[in-house]
Amino acid sequence: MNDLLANLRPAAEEMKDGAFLLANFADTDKILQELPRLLEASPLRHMTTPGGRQMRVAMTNCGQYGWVSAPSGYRYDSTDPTTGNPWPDMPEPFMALAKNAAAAAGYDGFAPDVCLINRYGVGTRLSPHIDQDEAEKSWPIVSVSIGIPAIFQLFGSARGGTATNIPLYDGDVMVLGGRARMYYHGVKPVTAARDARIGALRYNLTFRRAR
Ligand SMILES: O=C(O)CCC(=O)C(=O)O
Ligand SMILES: [Mn+2]
Repeated sequence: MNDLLANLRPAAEEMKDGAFLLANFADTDKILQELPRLLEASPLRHMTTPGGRQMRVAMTNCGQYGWVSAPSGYRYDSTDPTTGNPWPDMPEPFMALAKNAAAAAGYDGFAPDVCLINRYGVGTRLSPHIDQDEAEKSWPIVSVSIGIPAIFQLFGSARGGTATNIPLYDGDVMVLGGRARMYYHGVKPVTAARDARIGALRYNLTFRRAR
């Protein structure tokens, strides 16, 4: 984004209790340039939940740790269980984006050690959950949308209830901090659409501080 457009960019908009939307904040062309290399090193896979189901969202990670779901439970691991190797390093532009987004939402000093990479096809949803496998829950979660749109559902601290439905488009960044850091959230089934670069896919990068 050039400087002129940057000046027109709306400020972070608080959606609910410390959850901010930064509309069109991320340069997703830059992210997509990095992605093939990362996915070659640690391929996307459908992890198994502790309940024995296969997740519909395909996932992998980059960074010092990666989020892993397995029959034994959820964990952060410095080794990719599929390859036996460390996860690929978090690219510098990813780190800069996560830090800048957190700061723009009022959360300074965020230094993620995990980038969970999610891939959604048309019809794929993510069930309501809380991100709670991190050692220190006071750091925000920074979530970057790439490709076709989706509707992000933000609930409260209890399961169920009415959701705030937030449509997320390419380049949008959600920052979950404050009380909303521990709120249930999910993604509605992705509806058919096409992105000129990646087709009928949505990627989401979720930056976390695990340790
Ligand atoms: O895809 C999204 O927008 C949300 C992803 C998410 O909540 C997660 O990975 O924990
Ligand atoms: Mn989440």
